[in-house]
Amino acid sequence: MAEIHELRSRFAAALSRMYGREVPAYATLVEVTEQVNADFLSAHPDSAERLGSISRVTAERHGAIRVGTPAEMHDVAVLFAGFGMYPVGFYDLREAAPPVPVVSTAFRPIDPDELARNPFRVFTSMLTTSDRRFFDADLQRQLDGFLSRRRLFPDVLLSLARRAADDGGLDETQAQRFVSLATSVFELSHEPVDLGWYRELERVSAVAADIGGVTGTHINHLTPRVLDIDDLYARMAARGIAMIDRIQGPPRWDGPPVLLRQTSFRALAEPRRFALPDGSVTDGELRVRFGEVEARGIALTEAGRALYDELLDTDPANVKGMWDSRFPRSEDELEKHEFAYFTYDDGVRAPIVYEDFLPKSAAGIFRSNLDTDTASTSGEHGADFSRASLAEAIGRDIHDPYELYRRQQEQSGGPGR
Ligand code: OOG
Ligand code: NI
Repeated sequence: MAEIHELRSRFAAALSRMYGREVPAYATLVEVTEQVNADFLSAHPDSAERLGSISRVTAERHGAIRVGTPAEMHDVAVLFAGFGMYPVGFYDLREAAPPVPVVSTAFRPIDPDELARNPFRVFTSMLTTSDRRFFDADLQRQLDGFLSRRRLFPDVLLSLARRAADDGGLDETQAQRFVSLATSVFELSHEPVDLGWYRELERVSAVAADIGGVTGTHINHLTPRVLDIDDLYARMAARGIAMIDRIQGPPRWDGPPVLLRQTSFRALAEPRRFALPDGSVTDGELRVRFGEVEARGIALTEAGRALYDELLDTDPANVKGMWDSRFPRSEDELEKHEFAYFTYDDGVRAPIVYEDFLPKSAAGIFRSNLDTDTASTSGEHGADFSRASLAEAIGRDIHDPYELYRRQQEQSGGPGR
């Protein structure tokens, strides 16, 4: 039998191979990431694996997908449970500046042993079609109608996912079927895109068009993990790949790495087919998919996170100076202020790696790859989407990331032992 973690590893690897074929610049990104990681490991043999073994880091990916309705979100949850991935965290990107008309969660393993085996996670966003700040009643009706007519996930795929979740794995034949069906769902479709409809949605929001303007879904990006993101950024730029203008998250420094630093290359033009109003089909292109890379650091407590948010909220020109003068310079200091989570197995302190996302960075990642910003109509009230209402759509609890880190710290004995 192929156990759930084996299914998850195969799924992440299969998506990575597929995306490398679809978006060749992603294959370059993975290649450069592997070189940077190998160089970092030989330059820092004692510390390079402090936040995860090199085998975990080499296989580590996160993906991003976008769906249109609570029913689709529900199916996503069934599918990912078959890979041992559960919803963690609630991100309201409508609050970002400029806003993105989605609410999101991340599906990932929650058990430390499972994370160590393969931490594949997928940032999953759902379009908020009932939010009047973005969609008027007429457009919502058309969108909901369009979305209700499509089926993203075949029944056979969902039943394999349920069986894997119930039995803790699948036999070899079913495992291969499951992984290959799950992968092909996220492949870029060659179905013609209804150009009039796509452009109508694009006028409201490019993300709405990417989600609700097409009959399928697709991986939006896939992200390898790198041990030195500044080095990676420089090497990609030297290869002539246009990166976004900055690295999102904490500034570069020589103190302890915390949370998450991310950067991406600009969305590339990909060939797509378009259906025109007269019924003819023509070739064109769309720019929505890209490659991203990330460096992960130590998970912060609510208090540590509050300091992070405060420092990052200052004028961008001052962030680095504020950070250097105010953020704790060592793991000892982080521990003393209870700003970060650690394990204490056998009395040895080890940092807990941050497994989640950052809303401000996520908004920056969304934004850097859209040609147009979304305008929201002021004066209207936003539809009520909360962690609880998203959990209801999903049909299961959304885990609180702090709760998971705290539990891991406590189960290892907690500080002071
Ligand atoms: C998701 C953007 C968020 C990240 O790494 O913060 C994200 C999207 O573009 O669909 O992936
Ligand atoms: Ni991402």
